[in-house]
Amino acid sequence: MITLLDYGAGNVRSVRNAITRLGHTVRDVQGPQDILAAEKLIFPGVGSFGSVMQRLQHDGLVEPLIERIRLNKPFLGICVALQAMFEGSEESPGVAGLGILPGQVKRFTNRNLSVPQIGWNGIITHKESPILKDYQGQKLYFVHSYRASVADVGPEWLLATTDYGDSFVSGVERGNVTAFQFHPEKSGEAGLSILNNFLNAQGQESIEVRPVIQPGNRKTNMAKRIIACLDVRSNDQGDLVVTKGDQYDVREPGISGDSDAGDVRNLGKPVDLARRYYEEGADEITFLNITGFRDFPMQDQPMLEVLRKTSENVFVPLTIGGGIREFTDSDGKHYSALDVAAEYFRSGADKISIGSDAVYAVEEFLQTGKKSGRSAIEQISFVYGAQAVVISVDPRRVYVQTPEATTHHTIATKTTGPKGEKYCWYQCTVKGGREGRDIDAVQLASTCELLGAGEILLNCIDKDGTNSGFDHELIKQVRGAVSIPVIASSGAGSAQHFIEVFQETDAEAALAAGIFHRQEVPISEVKEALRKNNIETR
Ligand code: 1PR
Repeated sequence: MITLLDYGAGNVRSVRNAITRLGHTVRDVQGPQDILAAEKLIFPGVGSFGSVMQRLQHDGLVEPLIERIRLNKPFLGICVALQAMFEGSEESPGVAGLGILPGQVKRFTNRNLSVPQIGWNGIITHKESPILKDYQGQKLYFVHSYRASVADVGPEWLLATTDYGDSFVSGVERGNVTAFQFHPEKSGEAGLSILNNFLNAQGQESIEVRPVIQPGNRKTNMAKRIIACLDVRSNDQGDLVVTKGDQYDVREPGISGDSDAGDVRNLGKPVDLARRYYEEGADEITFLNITGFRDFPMQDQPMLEVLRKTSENVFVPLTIGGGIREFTDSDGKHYSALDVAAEYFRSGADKISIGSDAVYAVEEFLQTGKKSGRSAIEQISFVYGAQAVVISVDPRRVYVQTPEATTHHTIATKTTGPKGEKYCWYQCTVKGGREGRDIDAVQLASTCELLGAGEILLNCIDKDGTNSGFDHELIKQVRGAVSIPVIASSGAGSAQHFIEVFQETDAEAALAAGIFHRQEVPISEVKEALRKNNIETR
């Protein structure tokens, strides 16, 4: 029996699913007495440092947690739970942590790195540990903007470090108490094996001193992520299918050749395909619900069930997009964007992705020059953290003869326009590309970062479904305008295209749909090609 400290702040379903998958039963902490009584306690920290500590204070859990750790009772902290063991954090000045370890947790400062660190990195172990006994250098999933300093943690506690700019603490352990900055429940089979070791570890009565491992000059490297994207909608028969468009048109050509007249392309079932991509080595799975499902009560939204089922078998991060906005369901009940996001997080999503609503929020910001605090981006980022908010950008090229012909951010392009134009800008669209707005991709991405977004999913309508490679000009332009990670999307047609996008641009991840659905290029082939070109992969 494993006891889980879940205070309803985010995606704890995956931890639950991982424990169940490993053959154990989960019970929840009901009150302070459970903290000390639990045989094994897992604390998956979710949210900001301040919100975690406030919640622990409110529920009277601070003292029992400190006592549990002092008594050397089996404990596993994940992510913010590791940070909460320190005295405080720059993220929430003035809020006291558990104070088991000295020092303040600080934000990543290296200007050349995107923050949050989102993705797969290694760890270097500093002492022997029963929890890491099977660890063989695999990459593990990190997602955070703040990190603990190695200088604050003595050999008694230091278990693992990771490099991102400088070296930070990615694991602490003393006796039966362990905490990791990475998410074992999101780190594929390597993470499950670490979790399994905690679940099965025989606790030691006394705190033994473990042999120290000299790490030497080794450094860890962040991998470039490969993301499989599933556009989901219901077809004309009412079945939920994975579909795929050409430049966002998802219907087969009709008999008359009218592209709107045919059936919705059906490339498989969402839960089955997601599982296949997980098994084939996808670093992340993204679901985009490309129709609104407005006829359903919120609780019956089909994508919630897709997430619940997927998270039972898929132990890498899941993103869900489409319809993240205020919503009145078919029962007439109103939900804020935050309520909608909360449902998705509870159902197993790690990140939500916002499309049209982000464009409207940026338009409002550019008009007023002020943050309203009301936008979906701001609200969700405030409660769940920037790393949980992805902005899905759906831009289309607009060609101009000279940069002066528009007030938008232009680039000199190698792909000239229909009238020989040598410049273009990228116009953002809403409603799945059906409506263009007077806003460009740089404005959108940089303003969303300001409003609290943690990542940009950069599609390109001109490239979508063409198999002609990613739009490097767009990616370079947007990557240069933000300091959050950018996912390159649209146009992948071969493994070579992934090599090129990582060699030519600084994108942190690349996403593809069509080539994976049609089984033209397996994910393993993409990874192999990247490795041969010295591009770090998981
Ligand atoms: O506006 O917040 O409700 O979000 C709607 C979401 O649905 C947006 O993320 C938008 O990109 C997506 N969407 C809407 N309509 C379509 C469509 O295709 N008709 N899908 C659509 C866009 C997503 C791309 C695609 C890549 C890779 N497709 O991410 O997966 O282009 O494709 P490829 O590798 O085959 O080239 P809201």
